[in-house]
Amino acid sequence: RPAEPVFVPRGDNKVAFDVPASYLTDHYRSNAVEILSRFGEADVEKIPIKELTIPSIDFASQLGRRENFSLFIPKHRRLAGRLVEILLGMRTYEDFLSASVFCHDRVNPYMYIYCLSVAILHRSDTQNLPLPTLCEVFPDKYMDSAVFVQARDEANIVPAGSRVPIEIPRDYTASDLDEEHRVAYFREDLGINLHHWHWHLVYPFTGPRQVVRKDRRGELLYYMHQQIMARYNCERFCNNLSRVKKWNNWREPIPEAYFPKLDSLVASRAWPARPSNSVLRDVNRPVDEVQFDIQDMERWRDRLFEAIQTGAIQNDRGERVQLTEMGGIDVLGDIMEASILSPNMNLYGDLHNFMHLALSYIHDPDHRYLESFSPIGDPSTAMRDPIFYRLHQYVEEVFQQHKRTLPSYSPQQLMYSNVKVTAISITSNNQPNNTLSTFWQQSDVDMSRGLDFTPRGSVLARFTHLQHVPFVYNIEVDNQNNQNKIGTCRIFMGPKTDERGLPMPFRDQKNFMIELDKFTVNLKPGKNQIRRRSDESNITIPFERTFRNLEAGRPTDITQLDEFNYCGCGWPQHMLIPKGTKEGFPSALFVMISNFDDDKVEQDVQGQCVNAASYCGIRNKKYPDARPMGFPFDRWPGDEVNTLSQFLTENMRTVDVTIRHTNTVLKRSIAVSENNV
Ligand code: CUO
Repeated sequence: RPAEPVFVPRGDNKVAFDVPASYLTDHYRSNAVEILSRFGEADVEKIPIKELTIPSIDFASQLGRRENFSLFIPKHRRLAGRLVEILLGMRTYEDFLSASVFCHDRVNPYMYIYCLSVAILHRSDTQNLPLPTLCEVFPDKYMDSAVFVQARDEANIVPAGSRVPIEIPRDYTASDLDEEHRVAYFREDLGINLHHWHWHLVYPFTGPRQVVRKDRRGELLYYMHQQIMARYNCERFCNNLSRVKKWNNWREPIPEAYFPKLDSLVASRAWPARPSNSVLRDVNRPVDEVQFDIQDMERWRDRLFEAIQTGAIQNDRGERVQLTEMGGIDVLGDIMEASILSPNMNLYGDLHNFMHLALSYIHDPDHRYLESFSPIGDPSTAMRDPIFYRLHQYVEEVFQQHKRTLPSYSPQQLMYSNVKVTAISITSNNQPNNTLSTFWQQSDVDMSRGLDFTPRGSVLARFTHLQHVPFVYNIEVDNQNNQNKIGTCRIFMGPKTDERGLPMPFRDQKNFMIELDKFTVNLKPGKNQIRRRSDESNITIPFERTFRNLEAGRPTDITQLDEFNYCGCGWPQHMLIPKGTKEGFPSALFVMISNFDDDKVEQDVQGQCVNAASYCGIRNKKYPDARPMGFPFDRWPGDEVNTLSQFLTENMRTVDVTIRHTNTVLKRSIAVSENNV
């Protein structure tokens, strides 16, 4: 059975909706007595649901209840867009709740959760509602289907509270015969996939315009995915793999395979796999109303390159519009994705989305085997597949083409007059200075919302993920001005050597610099000591927020939920640092203090969740950094700059750090405490 209504809080035997009889579907109406008896015990608190005349949602039946759903499919987008519009249009919270309950048993469950989540995120009266994490609602998107059989047994035999967590095996999608499997821990990480899903929920490319239009959303599409690529490439270097090859020849066989081992509980079907050396073909699937040729994608690509090389796009009124130094990347992001903000969908098409779509149907492009799309066709699962990174490396290199047409930063743009970074280091418990340590950790997530078991109660899945020992940045800044100054401290880290072990040229290295943190600093005249903990990062969210379940418990006080939704977007803290190697992976830590006068964005962000703002922005606010995203590494460096040291001005500094990996597995309860630094 599909997921249960999302509003039912944890301990859900105790709360049930009092649904008007007219809301029950025919199927459930005939079984109403039995269903009510299941939830209708004396101590159940009933939430009354107002009976309304809901606008017709007959259109939603164009997507069957047991089918898979993907926003990359234009038909699905249209249906979802209409439903989001209806949910956003409900006048009061009570009406919205009523419509949501009405839709629950009438709409495809994947589409339902997507639309409901977008509506909750964008309605002003639901900002306080917690959004359930997708791995709780649809655990089948995140773990080996074998887990569910065990979970069912456990739930049947053992009462809630005494159930043993079911372990998700570590190497279940492939063996080491496939060298790509070495980075499966990154691709299949639950937190990373949840971050990516949440990001696309916050920045939908389709739907009502007020939902799509957000400050610099096209640029953030570029930057957030650029960082995914930088991080994945670093992870590859740590595992003796070469950098990702962009997927640019769409007619060549694709060596990377992916066998997901996921079963859709909704569709009762296995997600399709892609064997090695699959070849892309034109797609023609009347059932999904999808028909396009590889040539269509090639035409869109050529027009996009023409726009980049001439420095101007053509809008849908036939006018040429310059790609400006600051705004060009934002427009290109919307064209590339493409979002409904694309200035000319007819000319530039829908390249990135159709790359996902074409790949997701590679096993059955004309639907002769009646198969659905593979994980690359769904933002909540796409990052599991190695081809995701080849696709996004291509996207990234298109954006870099544009960045190359822009002037390099001059030393004047980079420096901060009379502000010098005089020393930087990393310290952590029991480690030599400038050494980062990683290890494996096991944590539990609750799957019970997504599984319809009786008897009910928590069913835990235990997964193994990368973790690092918490650490502190120590930064010494000399403010030689005789007055207080404000700066933005920008911390990045990147590999020192390439896949052949040779020093990394700066032109390459700058694209592998991963952002670790960004924060404002007040500088008094003279020497300043800045100390910043790794878990304060402006990129990440803590485990409890990624999963919002067991460790911290779900807040019961509605005021604590205030920031939860936007706040669910953020890189998982446990993946802040690449794995490193047993011997120690040589990296360069980089710190810059930039002039706040050139960084600041005047706005009030009180009460907003800002702690993952760098990758996720801030809800209903401007992106909180006026510089181009990725600054100072987003531009092509001047001809004379060949190394990171040559790039430095006095307000920047680097130090060599080593990332050491220990191949041990710790349980979360005995993991290094965050305060233990
Ligand atoms: Cu996030 Cu392709 O944009 O998956």
